Amino acid sequence: MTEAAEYTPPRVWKWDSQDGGAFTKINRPVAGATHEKELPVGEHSLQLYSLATPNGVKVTVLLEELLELGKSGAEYDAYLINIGEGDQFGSGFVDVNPNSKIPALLDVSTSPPTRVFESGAILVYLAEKFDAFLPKDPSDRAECMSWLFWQMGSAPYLGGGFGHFYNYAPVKIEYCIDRFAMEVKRQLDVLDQNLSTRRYLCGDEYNIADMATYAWYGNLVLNNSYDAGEFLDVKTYTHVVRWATEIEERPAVARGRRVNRAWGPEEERVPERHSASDLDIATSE
Ligand SMILES: N[C@@H](CCC(=O)N[C@@H](CS)C(=O)NCC(=O)O)C(=O)O
Repeated sequence: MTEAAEYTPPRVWKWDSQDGGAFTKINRPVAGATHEKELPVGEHSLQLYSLATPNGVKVTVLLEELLELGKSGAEYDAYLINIGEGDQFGSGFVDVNPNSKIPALLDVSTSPPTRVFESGAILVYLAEKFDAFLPKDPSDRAECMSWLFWQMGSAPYLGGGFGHFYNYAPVKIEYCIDRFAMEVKRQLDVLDQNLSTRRYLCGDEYNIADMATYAWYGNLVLNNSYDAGEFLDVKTYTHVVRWATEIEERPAVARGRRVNRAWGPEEERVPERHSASDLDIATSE
């Protein structure tokens, strides 16, 4: 291992606002709103405030799957929250999510409106509301919740740990990259062993645990995240690749991936979504 620069922590940590690398503009050690800004509200019951990161995509995939199933009450307005510009610290957003992170959902069909934050909580709320993609049998439901909570607990090692130090950090620190690459490969092996005997994470049925896990680990093995496919040798997790490929081919997943996307090829961007037609791809003759 190469030598890392010596650092002796001070007795009391102090915030250096210049020290956040790619996240300098958004990192801060305190919670709450930084500015007054109301959120827009559209005509549907479900108002989503989000961005097409893996945590955001989980929710738009579920909403598109619900609509595909004919659950018309799942029609939604999706507004873009630009976390690079600090939209998550606007007063309206903080009212819906005091933790200032996308995604956040407001269900205005209830009185008073129901706010839901944390992507896992949003998936369970919607699956229960529309009675879909969440098993009813208590044992099957426990298995689904176990994998969903596994994803919620594991992904910060992938995103906040590996992705941060491999891709975003202003310096490449071998110790940090090694530590998180090791853990992410262990997690991929957990998934691979499970998927070696099951079509989906919980068996034969596709559910919210698959949607949540696909958004992170599926994208990783399909080399859509951090450009780290070769580094992590993701092709060796053959069962995860097979499962992720099958999920990625679902039309609702293809649509969900584009909602609140404000980067990449123009034809894949749908910064805001208010009806199905917003997802129509313009075809040239
Ligand atoms: N545990 C949360 C994590 C959400 C999260 O980390 N969102 C990121 C984007 S993927 C975010 O909004 N970051 C903005 C910030 O940290 O200020 C969830 O699953 O909803």
